[in-house]
Amino acid sequence: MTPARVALRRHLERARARTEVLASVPEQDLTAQHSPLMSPLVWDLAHIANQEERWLVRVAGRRPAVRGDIDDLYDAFRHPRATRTGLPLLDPDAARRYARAVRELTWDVLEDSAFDDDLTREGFVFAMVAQHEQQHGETMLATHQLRQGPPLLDAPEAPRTGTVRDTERVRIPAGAFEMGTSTDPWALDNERPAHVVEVPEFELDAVPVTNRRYLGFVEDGGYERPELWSEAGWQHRLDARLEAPQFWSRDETGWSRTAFGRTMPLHPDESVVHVCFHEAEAFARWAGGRLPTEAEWEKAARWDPATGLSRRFPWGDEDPGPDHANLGQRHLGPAVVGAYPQGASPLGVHQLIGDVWEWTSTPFTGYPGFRAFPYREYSEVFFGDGHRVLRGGSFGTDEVACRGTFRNWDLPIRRQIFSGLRVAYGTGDV
Ligand code: AVJ
Ligand code: FE
Repeated sequence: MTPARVALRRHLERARARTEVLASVPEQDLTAQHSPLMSPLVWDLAHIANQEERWLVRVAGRRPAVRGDIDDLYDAFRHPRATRTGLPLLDPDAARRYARAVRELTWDVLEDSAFDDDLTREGFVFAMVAQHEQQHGETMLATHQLRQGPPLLDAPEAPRTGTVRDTERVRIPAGAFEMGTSTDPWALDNERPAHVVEVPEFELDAVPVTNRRYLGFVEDGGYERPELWSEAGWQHRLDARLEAPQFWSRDETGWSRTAFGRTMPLHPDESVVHVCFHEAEAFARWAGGRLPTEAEWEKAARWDPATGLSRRFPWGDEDPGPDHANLGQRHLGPAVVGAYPQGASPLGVHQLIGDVWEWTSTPFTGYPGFRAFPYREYSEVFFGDGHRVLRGGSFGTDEVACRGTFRNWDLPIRRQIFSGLRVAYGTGDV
């Protein structure tokens, strides 16, 4: 096998190993509706296999369907998440058998593919399917976070020593940089094409906002001061009765947070996680700043002042290692800030990759020259529909689905995702 095929095989295997960990739960935990926001885990399992069957077995491999009869059940656009337990889904054993049968065919297709058309060039569609499985891995992890009951997942604690104070800021000089990519072979459609963007000078927090800073906002009445919130944000704050990040609680001894069935005292130096866009925006205003635009975030993450070029990652072009970033579900939460000095950008911004997704102020749309590929439902149908862009990946994001150009998006009220923020300062005027 060629090196590209070996790498693709490893990514697909790592995705499957993780899916199996996330699905290694009692049968009733696989089929239950843990939250109206999430699918039952067994739906994700068969949906992962169905997406792989569609793109690798049928389209790239031009092979007959494994299951031509269940596409509708696993079409995310046909059935809202809250209704999926009511569908005649494959049971857990059948879903696992289906996934294994598809994967066997995938290996044949990977061997045979000439990598010679738009879809398979440099292994794109195989990487797309690995990214898809890992994105559902992160979604399944969020389902675990919403599940009630004793812990089912385990991992070593994230690093506990940091080198950066949470009030430090970095100045990003004014000037143009190249945003997005036309050359990264596994970049998805919404990351393309590369284009030059002019960014005025601004300052950015050197690290994500910590629990310590966020608690300052809570205790300063941040949730009682409408002037800090947008109109839509304040309305949501009232309707949803927001008072603190999701999964925080307080008693006589102070604040705690619950993660994956374990309650622990709030660690002041960890990145805050489980805030929605509206909370992030209000915090930023309270802190004397604003959310960064998506272009500002990407310039801080990728622009190298020495060369004027944009890197794949803040630390350079090489793939993430364990010293660069808190990725890949190696830990079940964010590290303390400043724990990954080797992952810093040339200008000294830390932890842009990993730990928590970071809200930006930018609505999700296509870049100039955007072309939907290979299907409109990945990105295009979400453009301009009130979704905001998040950047950088979380502790639950796999490296195959994370890079300096990667774009995530969600509705401004969502916070079951592993979302935090950092604050930008300066007018942002061009
Ligand atoms: C890019 C995370 C918003 O989960 O809705 C999974 C990824 N797309 N299956 C999502 C995705 C199709 C997507 N996000
Ligand atoms: Fe999907």
